Amino acid sequence: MLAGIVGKPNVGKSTFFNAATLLNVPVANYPFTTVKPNFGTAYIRVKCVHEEFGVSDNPVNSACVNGTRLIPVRIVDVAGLVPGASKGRGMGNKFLDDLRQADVLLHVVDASGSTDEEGRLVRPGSYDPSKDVEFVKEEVVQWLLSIIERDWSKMARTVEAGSKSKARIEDLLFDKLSGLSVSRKSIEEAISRSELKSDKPTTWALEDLKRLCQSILKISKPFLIAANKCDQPIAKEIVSNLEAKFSNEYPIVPCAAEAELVLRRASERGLIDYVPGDATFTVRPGASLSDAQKRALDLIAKQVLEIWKGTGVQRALNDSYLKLLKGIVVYPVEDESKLTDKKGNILPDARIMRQGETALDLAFAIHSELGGSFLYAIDARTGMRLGADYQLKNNDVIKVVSAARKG
Ligand SMILES: Nc1nc2c(ncn2[C@@H]2O[C@H](COP(=O)(O)OP(=O)(O)OP(=O)(O)O)[C@@H](O)[C@H]2O)c(=O)[nH]1
Ligand SMILES: [Mg+2]
Repeated sequence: MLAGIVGKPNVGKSTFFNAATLLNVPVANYPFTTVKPNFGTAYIRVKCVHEEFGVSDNPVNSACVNGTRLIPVRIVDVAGLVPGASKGRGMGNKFLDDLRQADVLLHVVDASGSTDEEGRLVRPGSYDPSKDVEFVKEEVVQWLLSIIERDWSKMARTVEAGSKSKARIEDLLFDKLSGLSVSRKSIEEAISRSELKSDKPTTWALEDLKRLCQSILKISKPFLIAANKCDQPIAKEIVSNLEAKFSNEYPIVPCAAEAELVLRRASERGLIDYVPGDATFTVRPGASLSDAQKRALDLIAKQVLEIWKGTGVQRALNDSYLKLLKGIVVYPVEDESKLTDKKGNILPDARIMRQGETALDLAFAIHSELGGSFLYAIDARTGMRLGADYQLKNNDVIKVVSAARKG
């Protein structure tokens, strides 16, 4: 699974990415600072199961801080997009192609209203970011439409040509969208939601195709709005406006990406105790803070944490993976009684899987070889054997037994 960060230039996409991954990539207050996509690892925050099992753990693929598990997920930061991008304006379609693999889109908007539609700085509050919510979605729809429209009439005619080819429009669309992280099932669902006759695609008008694209996106690449720069006082009013207009359609999470970055850096340097997603931080005893550092931390406490109960960056990530993508957490182990891997690490790994995925999917996610030689799985809580089609549950601790590894 991959989360893509989208938005017009200069709204704080790279700052959000840096905060989420704590990597350093160029950030500046002018448009199009980012040109090439940056891929990185962000983390999902959940309550770890080690307390429930009464053990202390040795995480390997993840981290555990005082009972909070931080589980790695992939995230990509791309170039900013401007109105008309799908027709080649600004950086054009390039950024959209960088989002092909994304399963969820984190749309960062400037909730301080201080950047115009092209990302140029303007007086705070003078630009309404609702316009960005609309145009960014429209650009992504147009991009998908431009892919589907290519050879559309030929494709539609093939379906209706008769019995020999037996081509289904669902299959042809699936082939066309291969590499875009869109499943066959979501295409079928989108066609049915759009109330289109799948045996008569030649009758679908351009408007129908557009509705179909909207449905495919809603199912396969849902949006979350990260209302950034909410450390600015004006953001309160703008966030309320965004909520009034769009909360039925999208989750909206107020964010202060820059504040999150400061907190993570201070925590990395051992100056404060702060776990991403916390609503507070504490200065470590004996930490020597400069006056400027003290002022910056005070400001974050007053203008961000007290008002918004967190910087929102972690919440945006969690909501994307756990709510929009219906992610669940599964802990694979090699020894189900000791909860260890081969080396004896307790509860070493935690993975985000999707609701509806099975024990076999988990085996494949760990390693294709493990999937290929899957025999059965074991639930560490009950000791029960689980078949290939067992549906994973949140917080399952599971051993996969395969022909390759048996004995
Ligand atoms: N006040 C405030 N400013 C922020 C915040 N996040 C980012 N900024 C500022 O916004 C400007 C743009 O940040 P970037 O992260 O480079 O924005 P971007 O969306 O990646 O921009 P492009 O790569 O040009 O599309 C910089 O001056 C940041 O310091 C925030 O949470 N609050
Ligand atoms: Mg950038």
